[in-house]
Amino acid sequence: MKKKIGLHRLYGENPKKADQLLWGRTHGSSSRRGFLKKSALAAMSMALGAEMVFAEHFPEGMIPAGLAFSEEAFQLPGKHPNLVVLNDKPINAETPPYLLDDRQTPGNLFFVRNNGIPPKKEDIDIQQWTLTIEGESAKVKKTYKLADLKAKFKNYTYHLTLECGGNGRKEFNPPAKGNQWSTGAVGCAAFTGVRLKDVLNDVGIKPDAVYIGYYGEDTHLSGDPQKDPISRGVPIEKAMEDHSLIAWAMNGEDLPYLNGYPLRLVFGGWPASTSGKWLSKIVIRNKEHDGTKMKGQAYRVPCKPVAPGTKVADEDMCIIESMPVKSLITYPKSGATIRLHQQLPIRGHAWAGEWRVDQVAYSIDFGASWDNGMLEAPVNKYAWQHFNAKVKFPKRGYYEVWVRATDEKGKSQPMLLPGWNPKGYLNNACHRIAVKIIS
Ligand SMILES: Nc1nc2c(c(=O)[nH]1)N[C@H]1C(S)=C(S)[C@@H](COP(=O)(O)O)O[C@H]1N2
Ligand SMILES: [Mo]
Repeated sequence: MKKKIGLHRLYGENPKKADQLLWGRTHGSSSRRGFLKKSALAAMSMALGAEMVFAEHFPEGMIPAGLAFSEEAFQLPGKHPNLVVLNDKPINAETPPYLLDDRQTPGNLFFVRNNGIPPKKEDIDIQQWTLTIEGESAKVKKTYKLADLKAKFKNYTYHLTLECGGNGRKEFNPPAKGNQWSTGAVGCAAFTGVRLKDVLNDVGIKPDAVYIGYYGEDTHLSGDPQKDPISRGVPIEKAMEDHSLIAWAMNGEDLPYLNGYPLRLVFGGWPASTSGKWLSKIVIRNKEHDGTKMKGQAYRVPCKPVAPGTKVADEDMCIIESMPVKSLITYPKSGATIRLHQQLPIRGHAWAGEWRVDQVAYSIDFGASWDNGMLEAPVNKYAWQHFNAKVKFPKRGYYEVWVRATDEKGKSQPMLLPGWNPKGYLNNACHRIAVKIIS
């Protein structure tokens, strides 16, 4: 079922677009035909494992033979080839569960959710990058260079879980439009940056401030410079929390290009749509921010539960705040085969938005009985929590391992599906894997 776009299909469908996507290679005017920008050349050399010596003669739209005859799937810049690409305009890619096994999700495995077109990598000049803070509830307007932000304010590193509000959308019935995320629009990495509140306080917040909104340097799919692909935000209370960061690093390295390089917001535990990428402006608002995808039905769920398929009026839709309790089995890969009398080690992560996870239980009899797994404390607030267990099976045959987390407020994951909602958000149903026991 997994849809991977192979190199051949990608080039077959649109060789120019393939060049652009893979190498960031833009096709120049006819006089500059075949010209490869330095950054594109570097990307290509990296993929090939050596410098492409006569690159200036390499035809446009052709697949290098060093890649053409391999089984390598279409690879996004800076990303693992086994990410599942759901869409390429805009780029959306999720991580299969077995690749989320690390406690700290590596940059090349971190999912990508774009609403528009990222700024061209070669156009990003880290020396010139600025962040402006303004808005009707800002005492003054201030612009900081990236280097000033780093030097002027204390730096913090937190492990923060980012999950797209639409993660799990695929399972809803009737189906909801949008990216058909399965389980992989989530990750937890160590983000380094400055506290948003330190910067807001430096600018000065008027007493009537209620919300902040972000703007990034990505562009609208239509190409219309007047339109923003997305401009969301959070209430001022959330903005002022210690863990709300303006971050430039992930796991001690520059942010990956597709995850907002060189600067982004990170609000752990809230829908990741609040964590603005390619961040260039923050507005302090005296009312709920009204940027693109704040109003209507975007990133909102019915304020009161509705029957599947119900049409809900905009005024009855409420903004999603904390994400719900959830867990993921990251080892073994679904379909594992083991011998009878062997114990199967299982492991994964659990998270619960603003709250702590209290318990992770597993079942091998489709939920008839449950045993508790070992659950670790979070590294810090908003970090996912690692769990593991050793599972025994009574006889040969097909089993499923189901895992269910419960948060500190006593809320557990639903077995099948949570409440249906028009846009297919907040699916926190239990994750399950298939296991075969042989003799
Ligand atoms: N500038 C900008 N910020 C953005 C987006 C975007 O399209 N543009 N997408 C948002 C959404 S919907 C999600 S889920 C997260 C995804 O973050 P990631 O791509 O780093 O995983 O970024 C958010 N921030
Ligand atoms: Mo999202």
